[in-house]
Amino acid sequence: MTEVVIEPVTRIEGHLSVKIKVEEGKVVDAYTVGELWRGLERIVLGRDPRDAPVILARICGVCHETHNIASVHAIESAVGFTPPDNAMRIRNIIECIQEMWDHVAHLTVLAGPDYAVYGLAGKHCLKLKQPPWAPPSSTKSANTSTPCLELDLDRYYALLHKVVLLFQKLCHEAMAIFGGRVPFHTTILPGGVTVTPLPSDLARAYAKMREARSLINEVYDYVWNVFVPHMIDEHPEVVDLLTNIGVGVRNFLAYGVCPVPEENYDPFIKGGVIIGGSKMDVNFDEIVEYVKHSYYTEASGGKPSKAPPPEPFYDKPGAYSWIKAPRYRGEPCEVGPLARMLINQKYKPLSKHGASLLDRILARLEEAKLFSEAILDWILSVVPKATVYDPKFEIKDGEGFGTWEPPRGALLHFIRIRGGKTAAYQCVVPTTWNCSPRDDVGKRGPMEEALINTPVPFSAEGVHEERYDVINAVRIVRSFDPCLACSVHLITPKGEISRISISPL
Ligand code: NFE
Ligand code: MG
Repeated sequence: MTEVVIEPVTRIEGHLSVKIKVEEGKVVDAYTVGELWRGLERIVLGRDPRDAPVILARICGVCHETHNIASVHAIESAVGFTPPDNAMRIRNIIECIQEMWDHVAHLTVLAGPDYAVYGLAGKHCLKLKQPPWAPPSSTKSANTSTPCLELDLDRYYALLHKVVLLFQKLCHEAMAIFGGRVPFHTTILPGGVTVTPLPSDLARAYAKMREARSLINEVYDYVWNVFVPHMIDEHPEVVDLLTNIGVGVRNFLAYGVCPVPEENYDPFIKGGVIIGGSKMDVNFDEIVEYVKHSYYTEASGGKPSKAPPPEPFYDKPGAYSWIKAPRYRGEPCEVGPLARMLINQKYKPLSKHGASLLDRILARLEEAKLFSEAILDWILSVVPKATVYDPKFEIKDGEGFGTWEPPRGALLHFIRIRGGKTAAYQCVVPTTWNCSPRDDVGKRGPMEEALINTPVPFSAEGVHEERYDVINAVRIVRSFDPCLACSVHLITPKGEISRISISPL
């Protein structure tokens, strides 16, 4: 048995190290290692609760609006407050744009190159006289397990320039209309939002989002009508591989997102849990964070509403990650687009296992398309002069959960307010679920489980770890779109850092 360390994992957010054990060309065990801790849940303690959404939004510069909203929801739930409908609509629009922006960045820039960016999709780049996936041009690529997925860099740059950057610009411009700026909008706060869009603002946002939708549709249609059929016909072995690896725990969790006032406040994406094939409603009481293999004191684990602030334990025996291990009824759960699309029956997996590497990627594309359609209705539903903030909102003692569904999955914030100050705070974040280490009974986290059985052939080239072709293992890791800054939430007021990230990037 050989241990191969993939470190740092590139084209993800943050510092993740993946250790795999390889026997007879396959992964037989895996460890995902979150390499930093930031203590943001401690920073908010003792402050005015209204500081929390502003501070906690800074957990991450990728999902820069989501921790803000989850925190606002936690506070509103703790004091028993429901925001005005128009505020809800504007919050939904901001979320929707975040979701699309992030999914497209992942599909084209972070994960995309692993799949030759789906044959470089879209009419801007695909007036093709030759197959978009060039034949393998070097001995090295011919030796990899998926030689047909070679990236043509000239076309890739064209795709980035003509489609991806344009799309990102449209999203940021539209979000700034409602949020004031991107990243870290200045709009959403307990009680509502602070923006009162004019009809001309709504018209500008609509036009931008209509153009964004047509770009997503172009890529979507190309992937489903050209790329996937071509791969099935011409490279069935690749499809076979990509649908048989990265299967994972097959338990899924979502809290739901975007309550639609026009639909009786039903969330646009509904929540639920699927465990062992059975679907059920979410009960927050079933969520427990385990810390046996995490660099925290034993007391730091437990139910989010009961656990004390996380206390680091740098040299804890048996620990290997700064990420905790959340479990639902003791089970590890995958969160993210595949979980949401399956729970909402909006995506039919290609894999006979019900989940796979390829399904995780395609479900993300499916969700981006869904959001790109919904947002147009939501912009139209904003009532220009209707109230967006209820001055009756006030801070009072209580406790509550706030949920949201950022791009990477189910997000939970918990707050306890005592004497008008934040007395307890916990964030259980999407990548904490997906990249969790083993729990107290030794069950692997979702990404660790998804890596089991992945082919990692020995290659004659390279030195040390590079002698192993880990492309498919890395594809699986990226398919979860991990975000380490989110998953481990560094404060050392006196500069006492005794352990730092070992990743060079
Ligand atoms: Ni830092 Fe985030 C998202 C949240 S996830 S990107 O999506 O919440 O770990
Ligand atoms: Mg936490």
